[in-house]
Amino acid sequence: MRRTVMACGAVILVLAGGCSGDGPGPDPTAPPSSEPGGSGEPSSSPSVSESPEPFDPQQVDLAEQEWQFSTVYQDPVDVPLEGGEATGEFGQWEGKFELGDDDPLYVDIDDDGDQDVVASMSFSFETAPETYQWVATTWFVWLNDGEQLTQLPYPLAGSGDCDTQVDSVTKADDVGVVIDEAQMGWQSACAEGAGIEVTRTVQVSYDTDDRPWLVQTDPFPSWGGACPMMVEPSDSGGEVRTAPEMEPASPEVNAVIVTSESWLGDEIDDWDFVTYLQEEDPNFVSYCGWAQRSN
Ligand SMILES: [Ca+2]
Repeated sequence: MRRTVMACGAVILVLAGGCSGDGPGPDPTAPPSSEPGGSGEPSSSPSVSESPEPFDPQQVDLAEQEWQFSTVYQDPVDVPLEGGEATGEFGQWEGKFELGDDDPLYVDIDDDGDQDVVASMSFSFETAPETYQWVATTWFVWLNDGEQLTQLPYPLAGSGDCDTQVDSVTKADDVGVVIDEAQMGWQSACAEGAGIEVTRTVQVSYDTDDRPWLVQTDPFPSWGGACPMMVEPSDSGGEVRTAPEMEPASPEVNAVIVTSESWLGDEIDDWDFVTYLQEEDPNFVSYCGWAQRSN
C-alpha cells in the first residue's frame, strides 16, 4: 500500500488536490473525461483508502532485490538481482546467481504477527562461456518488520555438491518452518550421496538486545541455521548454546564439539560457531551452536 500512498502523493502534485479524500468516492456527476493535459477539474477523484493497508511481503519482488548470498562455508557477497539473476564472484569462483526453483514460502517465522519470507538462491560457476556447474543452493529468511523485508545473512539451510541436500522447507504446524534434509555420512565418499535424513523445526528468536537468531526448536534446542559437517573429532569441551547469549543447545544429551569450518565463527565477538555431535549418536549427525570463547 505504501506504493499506492506515494502514487497518491504524486497525484496531488499533478492534480492539485484530487487526492484529498474528503469525499466518499468518485463524484458521479463528474464528466466522464476531461481534455488531455487540461488544467480543469479531474475527471474523477482517485480512489482513496481510509487507512493504509498493512505492508504485504507478497508485493515485494525478490527477483529485483539486493540479496546477500552465502553458504555456511563461504561468507556473504552482495548480489543485486535483476530479473532474478546476477553474475559475479563467489569465493574462488566467477559465475551466476539465480533465484531458487521453489516458490517463496510466506510464514510468520518469528511469531510476531507479520508474515516473513523464506526463499532460496543458487550459485553456479562458469566452467566455459555459457556453461555452468551448480555449486550450492541456500535458503534465507527475510524478516518483515511491518514496513519492509530485511534479509538475515545467516543461511537457514543449504544444499551443496558433495554436501547436505535439502529436500524441502515447509511451514511448521506451530511456529517456524520444518526443514527436511539429508547429511553425508562422516568420511563417506561423494558417490554414496547424502543418506542421513534429518528433520528439524526452526524459528527466529530474539536475544535481550533484540538481535534475531535462527533457533532450532525440534527435535531439541540448537542453532537453527545451516551447519557445516564435522571434519574430525576434537577435544574441545565447553557449553554449547543455540545462539550467543541464548539457551543451551542439546540440553538432554551431552554435546561433543568437533571441528568444522564456517565464516560464522568470525561474526560475533567472544563467541565461536561450532559443530557438535550428540554423545553416542551412531550416525554422527552434525549439529551447530555457539560456544563462548575462553580467552
Ligand atoms: Ca514475522
